[in-house]
Amino acid sequence: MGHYRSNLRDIEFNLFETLGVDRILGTGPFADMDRDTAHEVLAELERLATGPLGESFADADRNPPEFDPATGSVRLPESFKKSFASLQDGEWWRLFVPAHLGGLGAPPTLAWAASELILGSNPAVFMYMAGPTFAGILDRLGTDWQKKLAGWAIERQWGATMVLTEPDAGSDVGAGRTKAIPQPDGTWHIEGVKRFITSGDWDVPENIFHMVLARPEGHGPGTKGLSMFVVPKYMPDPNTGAPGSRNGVYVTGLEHKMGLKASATCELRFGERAPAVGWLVGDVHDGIAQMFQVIEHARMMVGTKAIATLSTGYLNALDFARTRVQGADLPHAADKTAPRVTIINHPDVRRMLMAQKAYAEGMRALVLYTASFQDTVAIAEAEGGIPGTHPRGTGLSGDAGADAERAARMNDLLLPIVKGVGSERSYELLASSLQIFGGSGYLQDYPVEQYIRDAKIDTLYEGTTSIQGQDLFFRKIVRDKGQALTALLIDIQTFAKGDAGNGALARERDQLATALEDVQSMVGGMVGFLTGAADERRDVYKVGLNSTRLLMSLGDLVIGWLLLRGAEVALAALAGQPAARDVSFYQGKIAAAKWFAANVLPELRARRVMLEATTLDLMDVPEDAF
Ligand code: ST9
Ligand code: FAD
Repeated sequence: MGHYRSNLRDIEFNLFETLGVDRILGTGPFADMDRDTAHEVLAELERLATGPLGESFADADRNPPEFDPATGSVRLPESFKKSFASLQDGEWWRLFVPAHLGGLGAPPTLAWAASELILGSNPAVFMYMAGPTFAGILDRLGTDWQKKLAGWAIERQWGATMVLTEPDAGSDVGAGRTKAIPQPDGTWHIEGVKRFITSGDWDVPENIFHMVLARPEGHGPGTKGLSMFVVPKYMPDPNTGAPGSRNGVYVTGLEHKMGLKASATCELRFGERAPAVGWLVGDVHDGIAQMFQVIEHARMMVGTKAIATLSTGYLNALDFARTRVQGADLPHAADKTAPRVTIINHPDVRRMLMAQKAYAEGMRALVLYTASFQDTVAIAEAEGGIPGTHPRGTGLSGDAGADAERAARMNDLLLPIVKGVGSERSYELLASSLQIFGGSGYLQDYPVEQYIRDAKIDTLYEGTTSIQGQDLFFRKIVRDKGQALTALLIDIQTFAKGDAGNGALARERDQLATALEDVQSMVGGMVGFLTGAADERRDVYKVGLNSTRLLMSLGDLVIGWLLLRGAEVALAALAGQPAARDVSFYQGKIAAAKWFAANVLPELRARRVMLEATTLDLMDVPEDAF
């Protein structure tokens, strides 16, 4: 049996029993994807994910990609290439591109559900598969010539990268120094050094296109002075797209990492060996906004990756806890002759298992709930007759426009939670998955130590957790004038006041209502600090001291709410005549929601108290005193 443990039952529970995704399958832009096909897609991907896709997971960690400095090329392990091929042979990239580019017409909910299976089994494979998705974005943003490039990228299966980071420009992308110099023929020459570039080179695709942020000479400072360029590894034949001369972008180093070793992280140098020729995307200087269309996908991907890893970590730990016999049952512990029991019978093991289960399932619900807003955007775009455009500022009008606008705002609000909370909680709880194995968990005999190493990156790239916290507060709450947040909190309040489930969740609804009050008060406190900063500038530090706390707290509130919504559905299902194999599944949904409400939500009160009592003391501590 491979390392990966999937949870297709819970994925389908979210898609079909909670979110009702079947309502949109087979209709509108998703006409080609009916419910049966969706089930088949998920079943087939689960088969791949628990089979050949995951087979190289450990081998590629122990024998990572190799770099040849002479040619600037990266060679992937053969075992890993086989895993990649298993996905490629099935043309699964079609799930992630729009129908007019050869896509299967899958709604984002289904695409992200499918992504979980791939990311849990072999995350680096998913990342190498970015070409078609990035080509979809280039097609959306690009000139006619760039649309042609995008078409070849899909047809000829090119690799792709997103290229922002430089040695002195990480979180602060606007500090980037890479230059873009216009050429008489309309192309640009890019000059500079980028670092930490995922999939910068690999020896499978015939070509790779880099989506690069660079500053045209004379443009201003910060992110607004950056433009986005598409820079291919090989210049494509203008008629066929076949690779021609080597372009002047080279990998000059491969990082040695803690985990996720199969994913090549590269230093890229532009314009040193030869001119690095690129094209200005869309012929407009709007680089950071364009790049954020890529970043939004990538942040969602990172959250989904983290959560998928927690889920398989938990299920591996669960298998172990059901079979490992150690110690007597606690009530009989004084009797030295008492029978020994499996460790799942020990209360502290149950505590750890339930925390993993509740967060893994709650955060899966969060990913798919977020994706459901992306479904609405996709439908509205199709109804607006502007396929593949972004809803904000595209002039969609009427109901379609209003729906798309609301859904896009909600998606924006939830993204830092998916990415920031998903990655932090997964990394933290994977330590509990390992703990359940005792000393055996520390060995490479089990996959959990690799899961932990592979998942750590998720709190770092695509914007660290600090950046997600600031994005949530300053952009997604304050700049949005609280519109999306208010809509979300109203939905939570309506649920907390509801009584479906015949009072079976009455106590949990109260706990949710209290947590809601705590989070509302935290947001109010933060807004107060910000307002105070108008008079006393340093008060904005109080926002910075609490932005991660707010991120994690809003995350817990939403996760708690989604778990309880799931419990309500499970209660209704149990009241009917569920199949025998489903009974324990539904019981588990209810147990996880109740556990979360009783054991996590009350913590929000303490966090609220800490937030409200924030002073500037910490900022006044002299650096030397640390
Ligand atoms: C990286 C890659 O780490 C790691 C993995 C790569 C894997 C590749 C494979 C991925 C495959 C994915 C496939 C998915 C397929 C599945 C599909 C299924 C359907 N939202 O606040 P300001 C924009 S890459 C939108 O002043 P500063 C906006 O245009 C490296 N836009 O910021 C704004 O203008 P305006 C990742 C946003 O102070 C402008 O930026 N690196 C947002 O100038 C300026 O905004 C990072 O992520 C947003 N949330 O700059 C950097 N925010 O205001 C992290 C900003 O007029 N650092 N904009 O609208 C940051 O994010 C910083 O906060 C900063 C600050 C750079 C934005
Ligand atoms: P820094 O920005 O220096 O941050 C250091 C610490 O300071 C962090 O804790 C951070 O949260 C904190 N910090 C920084 N600024 C602030 C602030 N304003 N407020 C509060 N705290 C702050 N980049 C790409 O462009 N493309 C890729 O494909 C890519 N892939 C990557 C793959 C890997 C394996 C790695 C490790 C990185 C990758 N990156 C990529 C880069 C990644 O996005 C950056 O590492 C990340 O954005 C953080 O930047 P940094 O490492 O320079 O850290």
